Amino acid sequence: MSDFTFPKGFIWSCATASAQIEGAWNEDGKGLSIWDTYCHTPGKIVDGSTCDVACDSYHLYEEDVALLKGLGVQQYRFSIAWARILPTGTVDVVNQKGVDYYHKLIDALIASGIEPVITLYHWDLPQSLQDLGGWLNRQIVDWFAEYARFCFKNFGTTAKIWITLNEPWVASWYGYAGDAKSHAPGGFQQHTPWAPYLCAHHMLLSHAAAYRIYEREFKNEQNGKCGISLNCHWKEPATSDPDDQAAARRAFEMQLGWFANAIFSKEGDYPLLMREHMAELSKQEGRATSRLPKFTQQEIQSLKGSADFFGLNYYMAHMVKSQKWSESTPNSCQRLRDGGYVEFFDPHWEQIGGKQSWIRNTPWGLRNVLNFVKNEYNNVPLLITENGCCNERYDGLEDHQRIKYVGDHLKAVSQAINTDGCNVIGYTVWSLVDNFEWAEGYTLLFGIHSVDFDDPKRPRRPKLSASWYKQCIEANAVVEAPQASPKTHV
Ligand code: GBH
Repeated sequence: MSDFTFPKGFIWSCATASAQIEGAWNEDGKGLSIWDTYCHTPGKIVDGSTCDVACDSYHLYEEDVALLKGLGVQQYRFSIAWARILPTGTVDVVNQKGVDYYHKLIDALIASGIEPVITLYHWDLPQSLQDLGGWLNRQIVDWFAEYARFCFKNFGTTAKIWITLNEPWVASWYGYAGDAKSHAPGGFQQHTPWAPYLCAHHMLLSHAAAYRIYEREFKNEQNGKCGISLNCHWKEPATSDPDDQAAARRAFEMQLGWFANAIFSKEGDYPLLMREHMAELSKQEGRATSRLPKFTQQEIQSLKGSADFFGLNYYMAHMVKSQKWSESTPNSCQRLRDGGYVEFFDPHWEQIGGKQSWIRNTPWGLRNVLNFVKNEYNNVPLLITENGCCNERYDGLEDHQRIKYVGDHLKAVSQAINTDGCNVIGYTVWSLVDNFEWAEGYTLLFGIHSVDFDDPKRPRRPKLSASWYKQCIEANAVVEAPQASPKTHV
């Protein structure tokens, strides 16, 4: 019997996202997304690849569902490509073939006894909305609300679990900071240091608008739940120096608190610490107002409590050290300059997934984040909506490192629940299949099933972790890892 068990009813799941798996980028009336534009721009994706075909899940979704059924998961988290169902972003044009695709996927899942968990926005904004300013145009709150209503209305009779946004922190910094050009829409020279905060502000308001629509117009009848997925690195103070301790706390508030405080805290709004920090910084910069936008009282009320569960994406810990940046400091980026700290890896942390990988095996950080959420946000039900690690292309199927990483993190989750009393309701591994890893193209692969991207048929094959994960699901516990064969190096 395993020492690391889970409560009865614990949810096991796998996740993907539309732009990363679907392909069929210009088929059957789909509109362009900002990732179509971005990956077709030379120099943006490290291996020069695109998401044109990816895993071809638009055509092969039945194979994906078969893999899920084989694993025995209770849920599958996937996202809707906004531009596949509304090619111009608004309800003026509806692409029925796109709508049909998601109906087929949802029906196939339900027929296999798997509950769909739908992310409305996993970064693939319709290009036509980007052309109007994207997340920097306040009008997007209405566009997103309209899109969300369309989805609830069309799919909500069968799909019951909704996630409005995936990782708004990543979308804001990687997409909208003038000096972080690694995600779409990216590379906008005209972006000012206001942009990430404006993007985040509009994302939060869009989230609240969608949640309230669900609550008012659909919840009674459809009986589902709606939440949001936030990512957070655990922030470990680099030393016991009070400045570093304060920097770690500030880093936490400026990553997780930035989004979670408005939704999950008693008082609502952005964290006080972040408001004060940004007001002071903006003053020093000679500005008349803070770069952090202000909510009205009404907006604060609408955001407060606007989630039925807390979706957490966790990958690893960071060390944090206080740092006063100046314009001339080399290698600084706006995010760290604004925060007044540096973030880095402890060289002792185990690197997972090859030399290019940013993943370190720090499961204790997950347990800490879970406890942080429990303490700060009233032990709200928490669904781990992503956790996983990468391997390099052509690494083969014996992914012992992934089994170690996922196993260690599952153990931390089990302890957080059974020892610390954290209200964790489920665990989702990223990802079901190898897929398009954004700016990293196909160089870092996160699947528990491999996909052969050299073969036009995109065959899927289980990695060793898939059969091990299946056993964990069956046992509702962390089961022993298989022995590595002598020739194994992954
Ligand atoms: C998640 O976030 C995404 O939701 C998912 O789509 C993705 O495939 C998955 O994680 C795996 O990456 O500057 O050292 O952090 C990913 C957020 C942002 C993580 C960019 C990697 C670059 C390296 N990613 N980041 S680092």
